[in-house]
Amino acid sequence: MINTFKTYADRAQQHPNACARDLLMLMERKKSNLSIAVDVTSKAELLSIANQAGPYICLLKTHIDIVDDFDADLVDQLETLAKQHDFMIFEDRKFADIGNTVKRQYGNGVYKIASWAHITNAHTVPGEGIIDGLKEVGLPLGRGLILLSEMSTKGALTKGDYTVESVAMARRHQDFVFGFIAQHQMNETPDEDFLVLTPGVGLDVKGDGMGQQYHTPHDAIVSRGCDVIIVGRGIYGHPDQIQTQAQRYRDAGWDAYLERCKL
Ligand code: 5BU
Repeated sequence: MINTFKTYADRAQQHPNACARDLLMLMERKKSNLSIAVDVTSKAELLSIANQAGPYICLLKTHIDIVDDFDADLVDQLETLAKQHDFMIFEDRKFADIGNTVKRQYGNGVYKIASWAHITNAHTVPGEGIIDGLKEVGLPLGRGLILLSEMSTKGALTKGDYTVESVAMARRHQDFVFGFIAQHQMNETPDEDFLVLTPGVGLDVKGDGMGQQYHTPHDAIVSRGCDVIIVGRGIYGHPDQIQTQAQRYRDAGWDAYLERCKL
């Protein structure tokens, strides 16, 4: 696997994408490659979990459209927590429309995602125009995009040529696209350094009965060469143990990274 033996700090020094540099430096500074997926439906719960897990994570992943009582103050408070605990915010919006539509979905509407999410993601099914549209809004704000080249679920159609073409699209937009949601590392040459953020990570279960498939942090980081582990129910599914579980996954992810770099 290419580039996986390098440290996050070394990769930050050389990375062509500003958002990736910020994330890699943050990961090194905080000694965390853990992203928490906070898929809860109340503002108070989201903020409480973000506050408790904050010290252990590099990235907070949101599905902002599932929050029943969303308001602009939620975003203000998330931004304050991000500064206080030193994490970035990733809205897992999975844009999937034509360029002209996604740029409005990204910049406008109720959520105004581009104004607060450092990172968002997109399906590549519409072709490259989706990147052009999102880039028009996100790049001037210093935002970064990741593409869905491989989903974590059983029977996902994101495989074979679809994955290969998704990587080719990313290669043509490296000012804005810095990585993938995937289950494996995607680099093909030593010059390439796409980050792989990987969901479907769990220490205690193998699936959820609805298609999700879990790997351990060690498997994701060491065997598959992924860079950031995304953990949802493994952490927020234990509401009385958010800190303990966040620390457990943070340690598992970081130990795996140290093993991979032979540090
Ligand atoms: P879980 O509770 O750890 O299974 O949550 C996983 C999160 O990652 C959840 O927010 C999903 O929407 C998200 N996800 C995923 O599970 N698989 C994918 O391929 C992508 C996102 Br893309």
